[in-house]
Amino acid sequence: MTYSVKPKFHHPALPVNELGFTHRDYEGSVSTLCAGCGHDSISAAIIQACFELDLPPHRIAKLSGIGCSSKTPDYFLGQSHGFNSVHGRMPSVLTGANLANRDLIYLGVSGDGDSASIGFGQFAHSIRRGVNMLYIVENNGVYGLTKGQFSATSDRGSKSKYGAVNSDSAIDMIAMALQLGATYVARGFSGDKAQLVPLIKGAINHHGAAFIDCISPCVAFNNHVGSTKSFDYVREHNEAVNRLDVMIEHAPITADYAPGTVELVTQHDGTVLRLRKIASHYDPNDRIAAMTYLQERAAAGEIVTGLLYVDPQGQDLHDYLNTVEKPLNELGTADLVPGAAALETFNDTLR
Ligand SMILES: Cc1ncc(C[n+]2csc(CCOP(=O)(O)OP(=O)(O)O)c2C)c(N)n1
Ligand code: SF4
Ligand SMILES: [Mg+2]
Repeated sequence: MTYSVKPKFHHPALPVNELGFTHRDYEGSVSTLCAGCGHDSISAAIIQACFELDLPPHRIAKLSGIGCSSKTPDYFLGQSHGFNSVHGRMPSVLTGANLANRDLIYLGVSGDGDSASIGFGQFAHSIRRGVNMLYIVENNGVYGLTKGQFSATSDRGSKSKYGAVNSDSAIDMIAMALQLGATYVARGFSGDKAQLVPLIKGAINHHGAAFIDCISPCVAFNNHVGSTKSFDYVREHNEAVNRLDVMIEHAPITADYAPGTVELVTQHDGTVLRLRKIASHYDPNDRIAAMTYLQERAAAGEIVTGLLYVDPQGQDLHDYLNTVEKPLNELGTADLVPGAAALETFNDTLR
């Protein structure tokens, strides 16, 4: 047995959500990751986001590749659909599942090794196709599972635990996601759950390809002085451009904000993203400006976090392909084999 099941009992006064579920109903088995691993904090944030959104667990499908990060779906949403694929192949499996059943909420969980090396092409094509999903990269700058080799997101000049200096330039997954056309792009930090939970909630409610790059320190192999993915380094260089609150219904703003410091973005499904600006000139609706800003701040050694870009009216792969509303896996023989007359009519359209 490679995992431990959590005991079922819980405090009788645990809060319940609108479905009558407690937090425990969104948990999975006991984590086998190293104590203090950033990935466990991301699992906790996913659990909280799904609990707060009142999501029925059976409506969620979580998919992953290979790595410590890709193991995490075992540790949350134990009552949801799950598929642990092979290294770097999560995006194509998720795309296929999404095409077959558009009614589920898709959560792709990956690592920087899984998505920025072997799965780079798969990552790119799932984003550019606009697959309706939340794609999270739990980014620690190393291959944690295989004992700490530099990954493709490791910064040039970053030092390994054993003193080697990384000479390759880093792939910035946010820059890639922006360039590839993701319609919701955010960066979080596993050490800041207050920021991360709303970013996940907003992404789940987004229609189209939502991408979160979550810096998630590896305490075993990349949390030392000289690493640019350590808890200390990220805390010191974290530059949040905004703070997000997700409102399921359009509630009046009660807090007192200075004019121009709050922006409301209504998404496709009616959820409202309330963005409190920290960097006053940062505009999360401007893809080109976001790309420039991120590169400027990265050159200055800063790690920009927050909701970096959103297109609230984004489209998804099903919109582009003009598929039927009914999930394809629910179509019956009558829909799939419409007969010779229907085939003839269709063929006429191609002549
Ligand atoms: C086809 C294939 N190549 C290589 C490996 C070895 N391998 C397992 S996990 C991994 C990298 C994991 O890194 P990352 O995705 O960053 O996850 P982390 O463990 O850091 O969370 C590698 C190279 C593999 N399992 N399969
Ligand atoms: S090796 Fe690193 S990434 Fe893997 S569980 Fe341990 S701390 Fe987390
Ligand atoms: Mg990694």
